[in-house]
Amino acid sequence: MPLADLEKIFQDKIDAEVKIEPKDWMPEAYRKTNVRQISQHAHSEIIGMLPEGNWISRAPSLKRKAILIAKVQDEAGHGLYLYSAAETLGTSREQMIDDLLTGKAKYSSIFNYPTLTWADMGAVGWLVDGAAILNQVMLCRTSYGPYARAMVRICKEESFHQRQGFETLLVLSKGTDEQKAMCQDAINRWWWPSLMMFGPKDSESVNSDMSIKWKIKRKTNDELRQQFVDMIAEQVKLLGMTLPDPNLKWNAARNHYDFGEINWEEFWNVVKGNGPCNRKRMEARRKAHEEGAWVREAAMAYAEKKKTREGRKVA
Ligand code: FAQ
Repeated sequence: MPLADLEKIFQDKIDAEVKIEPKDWMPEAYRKTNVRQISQHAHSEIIGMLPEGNWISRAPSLKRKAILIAKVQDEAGHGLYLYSAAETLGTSREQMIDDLLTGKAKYSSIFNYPTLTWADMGAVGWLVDGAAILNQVMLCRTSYGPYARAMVRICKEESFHQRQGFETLLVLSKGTDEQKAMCQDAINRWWWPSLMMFGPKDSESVNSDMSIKWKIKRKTNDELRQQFVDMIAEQVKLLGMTLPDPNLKWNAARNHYDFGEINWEEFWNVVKGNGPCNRKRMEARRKAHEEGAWVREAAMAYAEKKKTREGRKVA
């Protein structure tokens, strides 16, 4: 069939809300965009375990420690579902991980900031997971079937994460003056980087136009960012805290909050590898990958052995 016909059938399916499945014909650029986004999403989940893992041994109580361990473990699971979804597009997991370790693939800018106090665990849950959820709820309806289905489960777990983060901050916000100050300080440090998670502004988002046409993304970076600001500007009142933006103001005409300009220079600097923790995060990942080599080898040897044994049984 001529390429133009294949492309038309493909776009008609997307427009009719039919999911694209691994064996369906798809334009190479659609495949590439999905591999890029899904694998970067997976890398973010895996690297995202590091800032929180940092607090597991220092959580203030056994209950908080158990909750944090469960959350970090959930993030590992999300990474694995996402690698599996990306693999259905024909790129191996080894290749994706190699791209991360050699710096070819990106991961979310947010995980290059340090978690300095216990209140950061609350701020990460509330703001970082909060931002992640808004984006991921949209992705439950993304056009590539395996990605959309992975997202449904991830979103269920992520909404717990956000609530635990908010609850952690709520407790601190009702505590001593020192705890209140810790809570405000964490919000101040995580607010702007959380807004950057949604990506560059629409006018500079090189991938958005095609991703919207193909329904990989259903909302633009700026639309989701605005939705996040509107949500958090209300929730912060319940904590009795403030957001570090003098320009944050309800705009009745727009029916949205106005907010100040993001420091885009900082964003691109972090994306290019020069954020406060980029080097540390990649070092930790490379070390874990090297030290885990024997586990991968053992798992492969076991799988081989099992296959041979099962083969013998059939014979
Ligand atoms: N950081 O043209 P666009 C989580 C790159 S999961 C770094 O707008 P696109 C869970 C972008 O890749 C958080 N790079 O790109 C958790 C592109 O470069 P490329 C991760 C960024 O793809 C919580 C270039 O800039 N979530 O947090 C960022 O259409 C707590 C131009 O940008 C996802 O990955 C950034 N923030 O839109 C875990 C969701 N933003 O690739 C642990 C899925 C943009 O062409 C603890 N991803 N770039 O070289 C998406 O929805 C999209 O990829 C966007 C970016 C919206 C992130």
